[in-house]
Amino acid sequence: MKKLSSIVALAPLLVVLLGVPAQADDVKAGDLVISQAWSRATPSGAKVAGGYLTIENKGSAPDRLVGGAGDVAGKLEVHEMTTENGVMKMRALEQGLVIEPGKTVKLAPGGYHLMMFDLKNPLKQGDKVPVTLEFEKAGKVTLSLDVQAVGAQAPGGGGHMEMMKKSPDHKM
Ligand SMILES: [Cu+2]
Repeated sequence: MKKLSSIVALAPLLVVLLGVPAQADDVKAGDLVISQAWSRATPSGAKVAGGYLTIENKGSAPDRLVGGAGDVAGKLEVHEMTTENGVMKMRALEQGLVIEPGKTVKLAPGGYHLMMFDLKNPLKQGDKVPVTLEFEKAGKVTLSLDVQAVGAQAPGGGGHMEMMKKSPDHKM
């Protein structure tokens, strides 16, 4: 019976472990709630990676994501991807990304995203990459990006590098 009791004792722990969602926990900073921060595995040798997250502004004033930093990358920028005349383009949002009160802004492949340059090492699926984002009002917020598989949740997302080469706006 000793074995059984130890299994029983472990059961709640297992439930706790298995109950942890794959997605990172929400991060609260002032009036902002940040959730589903993720990135994608990069091929070895890649020097850039995107970062994606959802930002909800529960306050009554707008805030602005102005930038950030992370040990994994030499530089982190806030980018916008748009399609103009069928050509996808990216540009850095010099003024930052405004999050209006009561609104939720999603950074996702094909739209707004974080762009990490000068990667120190490739991102591997399952990694949690810590980054610090900077908001005008909420200040600095540290969170981690859950690294998903290459090309995850993003049709054509693997073409990020290709798009960058085509984009004249991109300063590398
Ligand atoms: Cu970009």
